[in-house]
Amino acid sequence: MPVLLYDLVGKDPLRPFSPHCWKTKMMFAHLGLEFEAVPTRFTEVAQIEGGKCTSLPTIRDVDICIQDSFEIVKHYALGKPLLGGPDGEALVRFTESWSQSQLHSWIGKWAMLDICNMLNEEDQLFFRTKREKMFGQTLENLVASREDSLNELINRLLPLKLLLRRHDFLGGEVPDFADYIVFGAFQWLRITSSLKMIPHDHAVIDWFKRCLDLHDGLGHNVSEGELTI
Ligand SMILES: N[C@@H](CCC(=O)N[C@@H](CS)C(=O)NCC(=O)O)C(=O)O
Repeated sequence: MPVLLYDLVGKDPLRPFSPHCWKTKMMFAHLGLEFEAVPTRFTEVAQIEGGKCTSLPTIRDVDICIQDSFEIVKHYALGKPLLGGPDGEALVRFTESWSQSQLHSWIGKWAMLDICNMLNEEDQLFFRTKREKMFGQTLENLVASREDSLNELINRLLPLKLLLRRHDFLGGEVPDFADYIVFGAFQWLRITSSLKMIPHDHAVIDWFKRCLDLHDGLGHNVSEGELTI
């Protein structure tokens, strides 16, 4: 029986966009583990798995239920090359911290309104209320001058750009979970907004395309969003 992966979607069940769900799907494909994605909307999260679940991804594998992408990858790949080998977990955790503090924080402002517009009416109300309380302003205000933050994104990409001068992937010559963590962030931006704000000759774009092509082009299953500036 395939592993069930509750996968975050908006109005369109064929456009899953969550960064954490994407990194988990890339991990399953990397390990050759069969999985079935279950499209799940924001307001459905609290109802799955008997109401115990607060975030996605969550997986159900026969009698095991795991919430949180890193806990899921540890269950399937602890000690394997995918997690950087026996002692690699801490360094992959660092990549997660870097990605979330430097990339998610930027994308989570840039694409907030784009994400909201992808949701159905009930989810829009849920999402908007929670995010506007968090940011202390309307989503429209939050993104009003988002172009001003473009240089900041390019600055934040420098460590990745420098690494990519020496290696094809964060894992070295082959991808590992560190690649899938950062891929998840860019895939989130690509689907909800697009990657057109990043210069097409930036090293990160070449690396991202290599990741999109992995595992029979799994990442290509969802097309790029529209840039609305
Ligand atoms: N640390 C968690 C973070 C998961 C997370 O934040 N998931 C978001 C979707 S990308 C979620 O489920 N949010 C539910 C909500 O905002 O109500 C992981 O890596 O799995």
